[in-house]
Amino acid sequence: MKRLATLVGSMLLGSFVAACGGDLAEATADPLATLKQGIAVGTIPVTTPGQINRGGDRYRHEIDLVYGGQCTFTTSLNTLQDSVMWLYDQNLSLLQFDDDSGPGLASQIQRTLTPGRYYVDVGGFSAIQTGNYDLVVSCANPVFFFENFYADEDAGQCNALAYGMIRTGFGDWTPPIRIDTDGRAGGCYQQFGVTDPTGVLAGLNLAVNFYADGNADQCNFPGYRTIPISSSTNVQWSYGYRIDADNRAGGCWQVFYLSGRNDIALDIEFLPDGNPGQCNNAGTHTVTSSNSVAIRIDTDSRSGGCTQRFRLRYQ
Ligand SMILES: [Ca+2]
Ligand SMILES: [Ca+2]
Ligand SMILES: [Ca+2]
Repeated sequence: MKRLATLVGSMLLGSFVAACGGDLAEATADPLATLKQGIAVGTIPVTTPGQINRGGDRYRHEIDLVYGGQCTFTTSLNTLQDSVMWLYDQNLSLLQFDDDSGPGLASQIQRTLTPGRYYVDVGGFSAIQTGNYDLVVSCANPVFFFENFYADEDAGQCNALAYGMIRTGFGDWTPPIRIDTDGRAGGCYQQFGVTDPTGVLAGLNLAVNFYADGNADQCNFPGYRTIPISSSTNVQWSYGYRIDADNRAGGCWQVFYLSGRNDIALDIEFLPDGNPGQCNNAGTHTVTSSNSVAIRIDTDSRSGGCTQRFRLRYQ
């Protein structure tokens, strides 16, 4: 009641209350400020208690995901009867809200997250509910597929969709890039990498070969290269090649290889958005230990270009 009375007073009296520093601070202080708790989550699920002492409060859990991955946040209700949950990034931007996706009236958020700091707020569903609960956090498959795609001159040739460094979780498609090189100045660089800090992909090898079948100046830095699989959360890039296909004779081949694991696949989607003659062997293909995939980029002044995206997954 004291808190409520002071809060109402501050709303009614405005500047008068502002002069009475102590009371105002007590009434309006963010209750979250005193309810933080640092939790580091790697590969082992972490259970941590939480408590809602006053109706309407939220309990904030400060969580550092060491590797990230496919993460699950679940409340295990005890005397708190019905929870709600908010997940925020390190800048306190809301990523996701949930009420009842967990067992019964418990909350659950499942999301692929990169390593770093997050905040999970838990509150009662109604403003009068109080009680305690446990928050369970677990992450699996902390694997990320990286692509770097960028122009060295006219960026309209490497345009419109994803650009620059792209990072996508295991099992998810990368956002598509769009290859539209032609007689405009410059071309597009492309590189790949995978991070696998806990050895989910142990034994896997990925590679790509890049070469011309006509005028070789359209396909710079050709040759076979491995796609590094880093054992930390820091990406290591494959040696970049440069796509500069245009009206000169021929195009550029990309051949993707996978070996060492029969349970892992790399999907490649390669589609025209204009004249399809520019994107040979278009479609959705799957690279496995028994199947390499070859596509041919022959973009030029014909209309449109080719979109491309990737997905690394269990098969
Ligand atoms: Ca060009
Ligand atoms: Ca050509
Ligand atoms: Ca074109």
